[in-house]
Amino acid sequence: MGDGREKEQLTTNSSYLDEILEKGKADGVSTAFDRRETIKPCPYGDYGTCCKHCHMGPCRLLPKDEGAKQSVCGATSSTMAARYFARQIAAGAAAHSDHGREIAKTFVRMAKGEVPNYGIKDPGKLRMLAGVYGVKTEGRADNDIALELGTKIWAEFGQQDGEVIMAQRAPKKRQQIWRQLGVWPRGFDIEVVELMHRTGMGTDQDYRNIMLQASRTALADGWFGSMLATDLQDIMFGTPTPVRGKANMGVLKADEVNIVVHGHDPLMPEMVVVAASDPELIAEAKAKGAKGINIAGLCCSANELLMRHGVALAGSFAQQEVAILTGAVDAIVVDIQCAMQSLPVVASCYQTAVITTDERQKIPGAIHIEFDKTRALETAKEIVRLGIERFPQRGQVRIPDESMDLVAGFSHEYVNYMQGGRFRASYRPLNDNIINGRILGVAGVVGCTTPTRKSEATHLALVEELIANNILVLQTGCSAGVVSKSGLLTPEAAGRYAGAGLAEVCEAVGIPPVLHVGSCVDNSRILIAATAMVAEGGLGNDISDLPAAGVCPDWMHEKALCIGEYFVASGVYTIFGSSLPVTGSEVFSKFLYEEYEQRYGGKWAAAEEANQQAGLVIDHIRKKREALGIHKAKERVLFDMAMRRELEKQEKEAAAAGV
Ligand code: NFS
Repeated sequence: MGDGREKEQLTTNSSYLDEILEKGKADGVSTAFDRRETIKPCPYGDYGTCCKHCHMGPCRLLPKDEGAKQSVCGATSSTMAARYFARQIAAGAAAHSDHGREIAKTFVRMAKGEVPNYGIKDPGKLRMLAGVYGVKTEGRADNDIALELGTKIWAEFGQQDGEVIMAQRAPKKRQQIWRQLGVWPRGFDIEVVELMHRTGMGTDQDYRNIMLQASRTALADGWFGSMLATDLQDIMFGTPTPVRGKANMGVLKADEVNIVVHGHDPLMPEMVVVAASDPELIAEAKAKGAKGINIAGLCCSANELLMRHGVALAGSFAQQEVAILTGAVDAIVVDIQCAMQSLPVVASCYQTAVITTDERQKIPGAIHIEFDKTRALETAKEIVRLGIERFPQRGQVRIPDESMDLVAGFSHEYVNYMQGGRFRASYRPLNDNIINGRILGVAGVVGCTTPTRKSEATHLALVEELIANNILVLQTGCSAGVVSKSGLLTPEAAGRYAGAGLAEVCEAVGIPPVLHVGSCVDNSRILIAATAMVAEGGLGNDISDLPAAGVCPDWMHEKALCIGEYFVASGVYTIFGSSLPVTGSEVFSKFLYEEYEQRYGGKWAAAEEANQQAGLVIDHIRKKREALGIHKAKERVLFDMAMRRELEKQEKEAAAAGV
């Protein structure tokens, strides 16, 4: 590994972190970076063999206890680990799909005309999805179609029996596997409820059986809740196409009111963007001494706005407090998920207003402005006004210099379009370039950042290694946020950092070697892209046949485990950074890391270091290429950067020698 990269030049450009954290300390503020030093994690978090599901315990088993000891009720280590793992999947699915539920609800209300600030921006996608759900489109108005489609989707949340329709988009062979195993989701809510029931004391005690329901729950998220969130958001706010943007803390502006949106569901942030360009509000900001209103994002809200509008990405999960420490954030407005409870405490040392907007997520010390969708723009203006009012109260400001250009917006629809234009849109060129070996394979790299020095470095080092080895990388979530700060999300990066084959393809199409495909619910875009590659032909009949893998280099949220499980149950070999919380049971670990492959064609893996993760991806992709019989072509066409450099060196030496 390691061909053709200029390692020393690639960084996430976060060297300001120590200085800003020092500033925070001087201001009397502690952050997650400090708290992480003082909190000693309980080892059972990793073991997964601590059970608190009844009041006879908590029962705790060490790894060495497996086979020798059981809990009070007789549960074995493998049962305990499976229950714990499954419940985290249930919680992760609930989070993403409750986001999807709000989107579906608003979509129906939009169709009924009850939320006037929302409308249909992509009627083409509306008609595509209507086709999936068997909703007639001919001669019908958009709103009429949307109402029938939204109502059908809405009903599937509570559906008790049958099969959710959305999952019919998976490859036929995958559908058969799900039917045979009985893991095709019936609805959404029932799967979470049943999983919670089955993992309680005295119910399901067979780890293999528990995990079938865990898969069904995760699939209900990946192929329903998250997928509908992505699709309905695209219909309402536009399907992303490439857009230029900027990332890193330097996107905050010293002379403008900075409003930072943070969370997941784009219903509120979309309106904040509209409100920020309102001439009346801009005039109010100017009256307070600011030059304008700057919107920036954190976490998945950032990804949503970046993908559709090119709004700047200030940082990922681990940077939320750091943003406030700059002293330049006038309001930080959150909706749901991934907001630290410390935000109002940190903000109390600065002028920053912390605003919660969703009844499901209140934070003590924050200002709550309920986001009323019937008067969405008006509520968004109220939020922006609060930021404007705080601007004159700023103290010392320290905005790091760093910001990086990037190109985002690679929806499945655009990837399809870019490979052949409107009339010949297809995945054929991608498949061909994989078959001829220019591209070795594809990797989805997703996941969170955590408040450690290593977190960002791991995401970046992995992606760097993959593209150097001619693996096209698709990114979502905070992982995309981190890597975007390095410059790898620019078309120019292809020539500098990608292997020769991948660089050639990227240069021909004009794309970066790392494609930003969106937020974490947009992992569904990766599922659809994988399905499109299967449908295009030449790379097998199922997702599990593709020379492709998934990696979550670092993670912290239960949502990540749910994503991992639906990737695996969709046939993807999926590697998680650090460890999975199953180390207390070798039996259960072996089940996920080995036996799962017979069940799904995909399986779990865990590896701490970026080079280990990359090695696993490359080995897996090579194995799949061999199975497809396309491994020989690679040797013929691959002409990587190291070889290219060697050639250049030889040419220079020859020239110098006057040859
Ligand atoms: Ni995903 Fe997005 Fe980020 Fe992790 Fe949190 S914001 S939903 S959970 S931390 S990637």
